[in-house]
Amino acid sequence: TDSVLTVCITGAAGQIAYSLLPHLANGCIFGPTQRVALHLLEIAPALPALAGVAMELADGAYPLLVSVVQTSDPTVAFARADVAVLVGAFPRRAGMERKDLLAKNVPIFKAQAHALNTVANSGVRVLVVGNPANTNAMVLSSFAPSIPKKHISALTRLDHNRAVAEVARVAGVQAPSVDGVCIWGNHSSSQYPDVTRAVAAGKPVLPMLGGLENVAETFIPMIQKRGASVIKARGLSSAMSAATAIGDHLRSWLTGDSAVVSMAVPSDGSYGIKEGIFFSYPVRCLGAGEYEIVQGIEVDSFSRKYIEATAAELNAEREEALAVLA
Ligand code: NAX
Repeated sequence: TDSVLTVCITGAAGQIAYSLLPHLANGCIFGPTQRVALHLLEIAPALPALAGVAMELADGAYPLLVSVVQTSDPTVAFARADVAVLVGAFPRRAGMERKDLLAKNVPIFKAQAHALNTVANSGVRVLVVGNPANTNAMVLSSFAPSIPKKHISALTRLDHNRAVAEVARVAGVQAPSVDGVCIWGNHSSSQYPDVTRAVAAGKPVLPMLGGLENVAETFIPMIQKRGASVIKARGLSSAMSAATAIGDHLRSWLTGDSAVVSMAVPSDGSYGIKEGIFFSYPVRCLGAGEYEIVQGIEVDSFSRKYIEATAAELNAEREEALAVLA
């Protein structure tokens, strides 16, 4: 039998966690025989609500869930963690600018980096979800020197899934028949959902989407603003779909995936993106928490313009984060 996998989730009393915890406990991510210990981190004022979530986890009677820890201490939460999903973050309030959001979140991710660096298992894989996700991951990785940068990633799989789903809808196929879609850059409205090489059931999707001009006018803004559309309709941000995407990201990353998927990872110079930021690329997951950035894609001038814009935004976020730290 497998040994117990210790999985830490921050923001564990929040709405994404509420949708995510059943996926973490029921074997659909880590495998049907993998036992799991959940370490739940919250800020102190949310601990009473977290106790209710823990009651519900107990009441799920999950065969693979061996223990649940509730804490507001990151060094307890991250102790011996094999996987850490960092969902908790300071929320964006009305009127807050990006630099205000960074000012609140940089210290959180710096502190969590120290704790992870000290008490997590040496092979820990860290997925950052809380926004601004790419830059929070960058901050985390710079303050956790004992964790290899490639063992830290940020979530753009939700954006990827949104793009795949829309292509599938237009093409009249199911999502697994869509291939070649990817998200470049930031998990923000500057992201570039790239369908220039996408196929549905083997057929190019560009003509189905009305050609490049229509993609620029309709498809790209729709995916970029999908999160805002959900907020407008639901009065709350995406949670069910975010939790599904987190599960997909972890399953691909930890167990491998024959499909090309999107993950925000430390840039390594690929496609002219300079090092020092976390950038969403098309990646191939090789299993056991290893991946490679897909190489050799011909980036045309249409795509290049979008990729440069989202890289510029991430470089600006990096400068702002460094200013907060100075
Ligand atoms: P909620 O506000 O429902 O939950 C967040 C929870 O985090 C709260 O319970 C809060 O008490 C806790 N928290 C805050 N600071 C913490 C800290 N320092 N340590 C531990 N816990 C802390 O938000 P939810 O809807 O769950 O969204 C969570 C984050 O995900 C937000 O930052 C949101 O912007 C981000 N998202 C990122 C997505 C992505 O694709 N990367 C998509 C979905 C989502 O918008």
